[in-house]
Amino acid sequence: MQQKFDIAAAMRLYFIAGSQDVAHLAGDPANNLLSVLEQALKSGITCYQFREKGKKALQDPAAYKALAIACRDLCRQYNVPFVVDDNVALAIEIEADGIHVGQTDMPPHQVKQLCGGKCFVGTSVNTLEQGLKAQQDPNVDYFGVGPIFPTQSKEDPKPVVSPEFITQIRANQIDKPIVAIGGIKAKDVAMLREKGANGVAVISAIAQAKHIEQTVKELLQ
Ligand code: TZP
Ligand code: MG
Repeated sequence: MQQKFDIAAAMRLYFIAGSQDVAHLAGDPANNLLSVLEQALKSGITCYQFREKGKKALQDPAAYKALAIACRDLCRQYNVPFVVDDNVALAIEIEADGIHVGQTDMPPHQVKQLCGGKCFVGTSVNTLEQGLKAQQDPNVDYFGVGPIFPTQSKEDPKPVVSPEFITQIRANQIDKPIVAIGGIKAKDVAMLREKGANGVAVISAIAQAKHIEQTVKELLQ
């Protein structure tokens, strides 16, 4: 099915966040997420992933769903693809544009089938073997490669791969859109794009930025 979005272009600056990622801010975490997301959208992020996860995430199902819908509506206003992490049922119910599944989540072919081919599907890649498999799988539309550097934003992260892993991926005839992830700051973006990443995915660089607009501009460079 023809996608509504240019996925490779959307990988340029992919912001991922849930309310747990703005827990350092005073006030209501759900409202804070919406405020950070709106500033990031205004400043030019090219994709957003709703990833409400971990001990500090919203625990009430109604509040969780309401927050996902509010984030989706903001993304729609700015014509930026809205992706849901992991929760395929929610993604389909609220008509997300994309779904991201890790290596131990629902397999991409099943995700594609359940959403009737209407969603684009991303997966996470931490080894060359996973990259080759994702390249072969027609149901995978993009992949996140990392963690490139150590990250504080994920419980139990996979081993760090280093920027050279992007070079290795591209040297193995892997040509799908890839987004580098994990501990990435603005100073790393040019180098990661040179190695073959279509762009970068960040949580803390934006969620913890003192000046969101300026930081987004630097990450977009
Ligand atoms: N997957 C691999 S690293 C990571 C995820 C979700 C967290 C990225 O967060 P940060 O703060 O940009 O390191
Ligand atoms: Mg997952």
